[in-house]
Amino acid sequence: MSILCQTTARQENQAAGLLRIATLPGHRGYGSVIHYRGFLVIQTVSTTPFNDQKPGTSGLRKKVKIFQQPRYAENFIQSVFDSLDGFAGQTLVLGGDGRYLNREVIQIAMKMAAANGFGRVLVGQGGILSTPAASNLIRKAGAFGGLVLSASHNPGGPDEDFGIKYNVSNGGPAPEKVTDAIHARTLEIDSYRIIDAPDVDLDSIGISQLGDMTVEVVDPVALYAELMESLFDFPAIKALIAGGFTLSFDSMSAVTGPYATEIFEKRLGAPAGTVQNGTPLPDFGHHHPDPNLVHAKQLYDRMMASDAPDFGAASDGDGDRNLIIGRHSYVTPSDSLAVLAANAHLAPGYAAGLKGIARSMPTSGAADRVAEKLGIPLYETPTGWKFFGNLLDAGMATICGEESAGTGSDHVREKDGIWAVLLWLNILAVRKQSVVDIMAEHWATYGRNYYARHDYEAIAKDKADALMAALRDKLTTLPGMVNSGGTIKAADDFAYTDPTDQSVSKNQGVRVLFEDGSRVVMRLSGTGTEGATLRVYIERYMGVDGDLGLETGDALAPLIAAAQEVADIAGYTGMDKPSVIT
Ligand code: VG1
Ligand code: CO
Repeated sequence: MSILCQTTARQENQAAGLLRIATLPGHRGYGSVIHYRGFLVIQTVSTTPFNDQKPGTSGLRKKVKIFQQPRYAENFIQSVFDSLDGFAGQTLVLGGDGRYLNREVIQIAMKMAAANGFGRVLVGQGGILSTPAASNLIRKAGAFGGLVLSASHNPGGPDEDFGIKYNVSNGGPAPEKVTDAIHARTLEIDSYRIIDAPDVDLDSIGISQLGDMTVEVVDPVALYAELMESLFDFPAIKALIAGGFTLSFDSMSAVTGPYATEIFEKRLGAPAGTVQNGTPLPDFGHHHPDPNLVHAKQLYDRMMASDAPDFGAASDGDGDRNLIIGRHSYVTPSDSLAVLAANAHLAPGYAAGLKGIARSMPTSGAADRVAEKLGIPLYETPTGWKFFGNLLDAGMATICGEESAGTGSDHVREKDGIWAVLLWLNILAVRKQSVVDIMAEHWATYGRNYYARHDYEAIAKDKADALMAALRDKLTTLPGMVNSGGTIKAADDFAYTDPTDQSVSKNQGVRVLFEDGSRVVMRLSGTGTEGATLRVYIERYMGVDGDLGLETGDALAPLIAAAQEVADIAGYTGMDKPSVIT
């Protein structure tokens, strides 16, 4: 149906038997849009492609100003719909992290979903759904898929970032073959469909009608909190807290505020004030909602103070990441994954044990040692949660994680910040030890993977590309070379073959592997919106007989020097040190 003006719209709709304008009560005449439930005009609007709509590691992320261009969001959403088959009459889940532009794009997406033939939209109240809650809702509702509006850990506000990600029916991010199809479509699109209708009231829970499509505004928290309660021993955690165990959770003025308040304060009885920065703000209070030691400094300082709580945690913009800090003890995300995997059986939802563990390639090998000890497989995937979906669906892995503070399990198909915190709390409630002691025991059992990520942000894109190209060019010459890191054993550009469908993903990051098991990995970020970000991942393994109490910076110093020698980072970037170390 191609409808470019009201009259044509009316005629075409009449022809299709969809609309009987003349017979509608209260009809306001030709040329005006008809706003009757079930009788809304579907417009087909001409458009031209934008050439910058390639989804990155996790959906399309751009500056708000770019998304505010006329037809920009519409083009991308229509390209998503055009790349899918068989959704007529089906359910679409919609929600976002509440950042600037969230509400506007939700209204557009609902009207486009109605015009494209979805039967029902489930949208979080206020347009809010954390990424893991959206994943859960897609699964529980048997939805066809969902649009998650977020730029995750990127800042929000009129001059900051926005994003749109499509998730498939298993609740997880669309796999590469779908994102590739979406991208191809964005380059050819010539029209999008939307109905002309008043905005839906997003703030009241309830059901309304948008054309032939039903809109259900749902409580964004309830179903998710129920899922958490089904996985973890809430009475044990409640007893731990009642016994004087103290915790602090920083929502960073982002989406997890309502979730954390309901779960930690209401259901688990932690005192009011346990959740800090608990009101989601469109600009995250001008903060960068990335739960790392730089941006969650407030929490870090609290956890290092003499009167620190026993346990501290934070989450990111859309609620899928977690930062874990014990009293005076920061836990690297890679170590956290290993500890959670080693102890998961202590929580009721995982009492039967794990089927396997999956980690992204740059994540440290700490989890590998746990998998080995448990006698279960370990999968190494490219960066980004979309690669875990197939393994989880196939029952090959139960727990997954990334060095970037993402951990999750087969309970949904996204990483899940609050889930990770609850699993930690469940473990602490059972083991009755401090985080420091748990870490010390873990390293004494498995050895320690000293680990850090160095980010060089906002580099000119051509410089970053040149650095990676030069590195790739010399891969074959590196083995056998000796530098500050020792002797290089192997070097390659990581490629992954999905064991479930044999799909291949190439160029996923350069690995330089040393003879003693240490490694340096380099890749360019796929989530940034300004220039390029080089990520350098540095890892050194120390066996149980080695020194397990070194400062991370000291332990990694030779490898940091080696990274510079191999890639001439300072030469290409003009930066003599990284902008962020995590
Ligand atoms: C980063 C992280 C990656 C994570 C991705 C999305 O990607 O490194 O591990 O999956 O962000 O996380 P990149 O391409 O910038 O390195 V989130 O919480 O921003 O959805
Ligand atoms: Co996130």
